[in-house]
Amino acid sequence: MTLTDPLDLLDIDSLLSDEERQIRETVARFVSEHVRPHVADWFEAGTFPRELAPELGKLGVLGMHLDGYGCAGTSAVAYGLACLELEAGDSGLRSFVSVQGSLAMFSIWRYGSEEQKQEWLPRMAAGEAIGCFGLTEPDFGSDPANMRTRAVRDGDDWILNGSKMWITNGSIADVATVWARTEEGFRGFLVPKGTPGFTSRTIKKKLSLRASITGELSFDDVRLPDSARLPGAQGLGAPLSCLGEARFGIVFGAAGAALDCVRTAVDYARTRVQFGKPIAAFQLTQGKLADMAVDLNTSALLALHLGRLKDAGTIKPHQISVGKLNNVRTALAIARECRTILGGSGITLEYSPLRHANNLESVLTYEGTSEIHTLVIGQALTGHAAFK
Ligand code: TGC
Ligand code: FAD
Repeated sequence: MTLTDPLDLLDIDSLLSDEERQIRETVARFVSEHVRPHVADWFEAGTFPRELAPELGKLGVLGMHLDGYGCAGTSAVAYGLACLELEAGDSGLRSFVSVQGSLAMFSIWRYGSEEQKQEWLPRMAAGEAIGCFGLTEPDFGSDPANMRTRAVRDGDDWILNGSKMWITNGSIADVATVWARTEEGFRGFLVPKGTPGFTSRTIKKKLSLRASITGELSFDDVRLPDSARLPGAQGLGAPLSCLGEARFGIVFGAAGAALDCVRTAVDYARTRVQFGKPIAAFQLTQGKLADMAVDLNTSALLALHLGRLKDAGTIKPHQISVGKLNNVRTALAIARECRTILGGSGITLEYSPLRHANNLESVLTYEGTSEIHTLVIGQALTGHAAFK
């Protein structure tokens, strides 16, 4: 797939269409020119440069798999390949694009009114407006069905109270998709920045996903018109369907982070000399590289298979869980192993593997922890839900 020789052991690239290959190459070039030279500094400073948003809009990756409203309407595989190349740069970059396109924009595109779509989607596709998606709360992460955030009708309006935690883009977003319980079941609301009673703060001191903004949202008697409600969203299935979109992107993205690590380790091993020869010439190093290349190619094939199922319209949630569970934990193991090949040099931001490994700790946890995806697969196998 995106594994340029010699890492593409299985010639996965030959399974892609010309258009898919072209989109991948365009995104890869963008990452090389606009991200790779700066990402270590962003990571160290704990920031995501907002000015990148319109650049990502011009690149066409924001909501790229959606139709209309300024979105490109590409295939799921093309979107996945874009995620792969973005996450080869940094998981924070892919997170930005996932949250914007697969969570915030998708929730409006799928469940919003025509007015909501017209108001937000074209600007979000262009990167002029930033969105976030608030499902997780301080006391309810894996178990969103018990959320406390509540919206109550008051005449024609709604009054929203509660808080959301760990929200990517939360404190820089122009609009938040917020999920709340109501007397009629779970509903989604669009809450624009500046709405009285809506505040946010940036979470500091993160050791992971530092080149990404993570925030906490608070809602204190926030009055919203009924036109702020996503009319098509009823029940927990609505936010969980959005998660399916973002989890799909992560299946590809994690393979991208792993690819960048293995590339880095191979390059380093070929030039680093110890005991009079390149460390790449030692059998132990080759054993590590071979195992990682096998796992990387397997992850890429799995991602591509799921992409083809998604494009065929037959993909099921538990199949996405197989991809997310396998590809993220594989990528994390690869990132850590690549760091060992770099020796002491591997502990600084000069090389990417430890940055990727630290990022992948978040990726393992968000969008459903590895334990939750294990249980989703367990439920598909046995028919028993073991969550509660
Ligand atoms: P359960 O009773 O199983 O389901 C409730 C309703 O939802 C439907 N459903 C789904 N629909 C679409 N896609 C899925 N993956 C779905 N999973 C379930 C289900 O059919 C049912 O529909 P209906 O019509 O019968 O009401 O719900 P449960 O409460 O038992 O929970 C199941 C569980 C644990 C799998 C679910 O709660 C879960 O996935 N928990 C993990 C929460 C999570 O992933 N949060 C992520 C927050 S967003 C985020 O992390 C963004 S990270 C930023 C980035 O990507 O960069
Ligand atoms: P908990 O749910 O408290 O889990 C703690 C541990 O218990 C985990 O190991 C978990 O697997 C385990 N556990 C829980 N239940 C079970 C069970 N039934 N069986 C076995 N083990 C179990 N959320 C959003 O809504 N929007 C965002 O944009 C967003 N961005 C994020 C960005 C970052 C950087 C991070 C770290 C998180 C983000 N999240 C976001 C939140 C993320 O989705 C949650 O952290 C995740 O769902 C886990 O919830 P929790 O942290 O509350 O952990």
